[in-house]
Amino acid sequence: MKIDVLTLFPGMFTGPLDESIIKRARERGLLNLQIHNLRDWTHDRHKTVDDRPFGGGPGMVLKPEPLFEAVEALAQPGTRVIMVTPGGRKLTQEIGRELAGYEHLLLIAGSYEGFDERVRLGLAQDELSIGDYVLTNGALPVMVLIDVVTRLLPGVLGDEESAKEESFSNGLLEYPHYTRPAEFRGMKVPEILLSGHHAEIAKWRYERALERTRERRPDLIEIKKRETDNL
Ligand code: 21W
Repeated sequence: MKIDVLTLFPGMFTGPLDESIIKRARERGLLNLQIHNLRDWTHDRHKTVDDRPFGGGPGMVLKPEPLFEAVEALAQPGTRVIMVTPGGRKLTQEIGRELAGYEHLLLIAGSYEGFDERVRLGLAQDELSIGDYVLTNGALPVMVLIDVVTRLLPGVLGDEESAKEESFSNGLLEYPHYTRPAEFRGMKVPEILLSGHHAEIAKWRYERALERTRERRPDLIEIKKRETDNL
């Protein structure tokens, strides 16, 4: 998959995307990631990307011209153009799976200034948020999106990790995990996990997952019920 990113803060992207699983995916050619500075598509001496809002009011607004020029230079037929904004639809694992099916994503990160509405109307095919809290700009949301999508690309996770992913995508939170030592600072590993009774262990884990989900994320159980009803 190819991912192009448009941002005013390209420096924020060095580091997080050069480690661990994403680094390996890039090295193996499974992900071709390129970060572009929006200022490269300005033509004035000051590389102006924003201007004062029509109608007045505080702050500045990102001008449409550099964004249109950049997208027209980077997009090809079949490219999915996505803006990240606080007002977008909320990113979910399901949206991640959908996006992992595209050959080319063009991700546009804004700043606190917000976009001229014509960028939304003329360029964006989708608008995504990563949750209900306020960040200073769209760079972290774009990195979150890249992380979510990359680990879903074929071949990025090892066989073992992919299989694990499937068994955990049962819509519940994870059951509690333990490793050695069997007792640590007075806290004992549940006896059942040391018993070797695999069917009993599977049942215990399912019950703990269900219990934990009921306590912490009852909304996930409602979602699961609705999905089951639709079958
Ligand atoms: C914060 C952008 C506030 C715009 C007048 C002119 C992308 C984000 C972002 C940001 C505003 C996401 C204004 C969860 C987020 C993002 C920066 C509002 C203020 N008024 N998901 N400008 N949270 N955030 N505009 O913050 O770009 S996805």
